[in-house]
Amino acid sequence: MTGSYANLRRTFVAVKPDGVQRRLVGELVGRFERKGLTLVGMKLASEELLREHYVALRHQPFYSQLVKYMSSGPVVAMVWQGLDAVKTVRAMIGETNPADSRPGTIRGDFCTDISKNVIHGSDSVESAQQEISLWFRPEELICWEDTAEHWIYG
Ligand code: IDP
Repeated sequence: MTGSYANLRRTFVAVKPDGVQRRLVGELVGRFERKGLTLVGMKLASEELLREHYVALRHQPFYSQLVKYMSSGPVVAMVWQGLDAVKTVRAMIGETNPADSRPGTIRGDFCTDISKNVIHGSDSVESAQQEISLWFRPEELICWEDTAEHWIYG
């Protein structure tokens, strides 16, 4: 059973407003599904949580630009579960700057500008836990029987 793995993790992912506007939600969800990760929460969300979400960056020169960008439309907030899901999703997303992101990664394939980089993924297990509890109430996260798990896990 997947639940017996010590490194079974949950991570927070958000498709940013540019990703939603550019109709990339299906493509991005599809990548995580095809990887074998399990979707345990998903919703369209608006701007209220964004300042808190990015509070650690509040002294950065780009902070107000970042909040304006993230508030410019809905985001699709998600929680994905899987083996080392935090690390796996970050590898699939690529680097913060799309120019440093290899083809095949999300930012390597779908964007060019650091200020419009399509997607967010938690950068550590600790920040994943904080971000999941910021964006989702416990009852919004669904544990369901994954009938494909025998084909995904050893
Ligand atoms: P991450 O999203 O790859 O974890 P962070 O350093 O946490 O990167 O930055 C959060 C977000 O802030 C980035 O995804 C990007 O949208 C924005 N950002 C980071 N650096 C810059 C910058 O130099 N100019 C404009 N926006 C930036």
